[in-house]
Amino acid sequence: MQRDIELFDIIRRERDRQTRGIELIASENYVSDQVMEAMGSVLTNKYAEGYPGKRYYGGCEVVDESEKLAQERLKKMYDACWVNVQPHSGAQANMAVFMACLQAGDKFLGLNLSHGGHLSHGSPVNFSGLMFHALEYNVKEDDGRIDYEQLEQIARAERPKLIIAGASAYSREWDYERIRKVADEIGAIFMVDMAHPAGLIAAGLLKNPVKYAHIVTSTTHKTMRGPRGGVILMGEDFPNPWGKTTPKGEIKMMSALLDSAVFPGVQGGPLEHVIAAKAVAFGEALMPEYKTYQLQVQKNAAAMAKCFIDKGYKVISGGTDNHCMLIDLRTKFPDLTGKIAEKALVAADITTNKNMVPFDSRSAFQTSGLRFGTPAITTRGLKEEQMAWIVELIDRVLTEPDNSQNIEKVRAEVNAQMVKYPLFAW
Ligand code: DSN
Repeated sequence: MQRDIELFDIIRRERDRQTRGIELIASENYVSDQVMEAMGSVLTNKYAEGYPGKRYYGGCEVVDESEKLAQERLKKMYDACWVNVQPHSGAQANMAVFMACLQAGDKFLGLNLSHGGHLSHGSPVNFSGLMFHALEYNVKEDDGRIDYEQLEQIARAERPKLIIAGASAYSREWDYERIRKVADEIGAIFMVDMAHPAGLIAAGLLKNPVKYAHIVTSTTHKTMRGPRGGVILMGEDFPNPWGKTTPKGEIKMMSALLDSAVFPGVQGGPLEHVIAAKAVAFGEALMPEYKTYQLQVQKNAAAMAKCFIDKGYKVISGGTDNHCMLIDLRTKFPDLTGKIAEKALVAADITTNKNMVPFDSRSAFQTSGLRFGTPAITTRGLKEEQMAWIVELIDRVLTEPDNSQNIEKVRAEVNAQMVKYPLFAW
């Protein structure tokens, strides 16, 4: 067959873009060659609807082994009793939890999207907000931290059936114990979406939500550094049924409800090549080097947040406990929107994303903030010492976002430095 020059040239250009720039999107990372090898393997050819040992297709005995390996490794990473490694994404993992725990129209409580929450935690344009009754809690305006009092008040007054902790742009540790307490008080299920800090949690640098929540979901590609995908986990609450009855009147265990919510509830055939790549990434996460990597992610983020503060930027909550930080541009540049800032930085080969900040005066299309994260640059080998240089470059761009000559100079500096941190072997 003739080589698809057109498509592979596009991939080459994306590889060049990833190589020459500074990647600061908090949810991105660079996977290992082994993870990519598994994703691009013959496993993509296999249909395997069902679960290991109970498939709807023949010839699944080999992929049963890789899926079971992924399950066992994931359980070890988080000390979980039960896992499902089939969700194609974090949003689909969340959708499966909604399907297993709620009926359409039921109330649930999640963090406001514009305060750092996630689309699938109740946004009105997402299935979660469209099909269910979403209630939201915020962060506090004075310190940018979760307003646990407000969360408790809403929980007691509204009695949602599900409470969700977890965020896309929140840089602090969570008080899971406190949320579990109120969930128990009102008989709600407590779910944590740990997608962002999952790698730091696996390395033992942040609290493990599997110990506090009934159900935990995650993506596998952010700090965790695996292929794009999702997972669901349960800890010691695993054996308890929740009293949801089947049409035949049986009480089903939550594990069975979740398995059937993933397949056949929201998905068909699992992506066995991606599940194999998840197994590789989970294996990497169980190695001692992983902890060193995650520790460096955290140190780099702390150093970067300090550099921003030293340059007069407002970092929401005054710093970070994890891999990310949210900058409110209004303190230093009242007229600069996140949209313009993101565009100017991308022109300088510094990739980040505009983000709403809590109590933002601008829309989600403009925003007053930028979100930064250190997982990708840490994989690349950058250390705390380089964070001041990066923040200096960002500051130069944001000071004159319309000055193309200045941006060009920054870009040349970025490219010259990043050559020193090789990425891909091929
Ligand atoms: N969109 C992802 C992020 O960037 O955080 C979350 O799913």
